Amino acid sequence: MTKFSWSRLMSFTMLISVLTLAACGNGDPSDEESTDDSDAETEENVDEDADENTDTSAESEPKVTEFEPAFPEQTRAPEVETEAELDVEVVAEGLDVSWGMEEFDTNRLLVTQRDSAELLIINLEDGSVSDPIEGTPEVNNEGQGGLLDVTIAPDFDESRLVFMTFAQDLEDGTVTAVGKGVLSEDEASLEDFEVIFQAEPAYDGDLHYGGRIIFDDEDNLFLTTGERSDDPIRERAQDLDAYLGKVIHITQDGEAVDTNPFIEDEDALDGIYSYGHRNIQGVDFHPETGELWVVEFGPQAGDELNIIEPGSNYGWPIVSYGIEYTGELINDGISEHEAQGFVEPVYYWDPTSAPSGMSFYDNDAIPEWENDLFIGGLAPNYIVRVVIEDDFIVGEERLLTEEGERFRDILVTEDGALIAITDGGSIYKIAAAGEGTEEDDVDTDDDDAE
Ligand SMILES: [Ca+2]
Repeated sequence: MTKFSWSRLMSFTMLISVLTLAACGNGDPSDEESTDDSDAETEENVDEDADENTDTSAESEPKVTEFEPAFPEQTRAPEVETEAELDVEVVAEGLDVSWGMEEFDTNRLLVTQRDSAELLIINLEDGSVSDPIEGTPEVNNEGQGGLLDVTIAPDFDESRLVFMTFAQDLEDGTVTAVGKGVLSEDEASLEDFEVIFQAEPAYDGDLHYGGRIIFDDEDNLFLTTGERSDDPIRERAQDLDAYLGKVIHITQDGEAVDTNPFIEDEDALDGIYSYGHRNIQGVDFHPETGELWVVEFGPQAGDELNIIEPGSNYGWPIVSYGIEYTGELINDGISEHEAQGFVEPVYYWDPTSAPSGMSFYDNDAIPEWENDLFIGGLAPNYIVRVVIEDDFIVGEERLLTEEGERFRDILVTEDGALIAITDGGSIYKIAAAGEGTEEDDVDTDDDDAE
């Protein structure tokens, strides 16, 4: 399954991923995961040395030493390890960059193919892959564009509505767009596909589309967007008259939800829910608190986990715990968020975890994982498990570190398996080992009863 001895090459992983990306020549030299190469040479000794110091963090040496966390649990949580034995299986492989997925039927997934803009059905039980579903939208697939996320309507069993996000060409550039269509009974086509929302303004660039969508419990959609990366367009993350660098809250028809925080503000766009974000690549609701959590891709280091509060400003690109890829400070080089009037991240990574799609574990199958958060890592290549107590991060684990895959999205099935899809086109299934081997408790004391 693994073609290379990635464990031996761990220290070169980042360098290799840079070279691999360059060699692939996918026309995406500025794919930011690959631009974090300015200090590739200093990566080499890091992993071997990790055991020698007293730092119990799952991370290697920090890259950015200029900043202090706002509170002790904000970064470098202690490393934890899953005790349960796990089975790891590659259910399917050889696909395109697989960006988003949804379990629309027990053990059957809708999976988007970013570059080819195909929507496929993957059967987790037999590994079968369907023909591309007809009727998907035309996309701009340059750079980080393409067909992005997919989800289904809460009433999918009746409506058969499928929602997708994608990079769309407009006259002045591209936007993150949301559309919906009806999956035909034979599952061969999406019918009546229509675009319901465009995160304007359009911009002539191919980076930072955000693009995750999730339904809330009132059957409305949260959409995340990116700030389109370049200076100065990224400053629009701070502007309430632009949908760039935002969490957006819309109905299934693409209208602003009428309880949104800026609905009364004539100068602000009604769909905005929160702002000051960089490039949110993962989103899920905490199973216990119901809070909306997001993970956003930082610059060099400074990837953030945030809990979204309506109307709040998360600070990008004014403050950050990371630095520019060039090594320069961002803006005035200020990391503190709260002191500047912004929401502090619950957690940040240094060095980067290159976080992508994420999912809370809300299932009984692996009890020790209950309410833990799993995040796909692109470079370094692993799945991050985050253990949370009272909204503080108290532990971190790295899973599948030796696979050498860029993990793009994570999902927990109804059966409690963790599914991960990758840029290399593989579908991983991680489940508790030895299904059905639980021994019945034998209450021997009963025999002694008199
Ligand atoms: Ca921030």
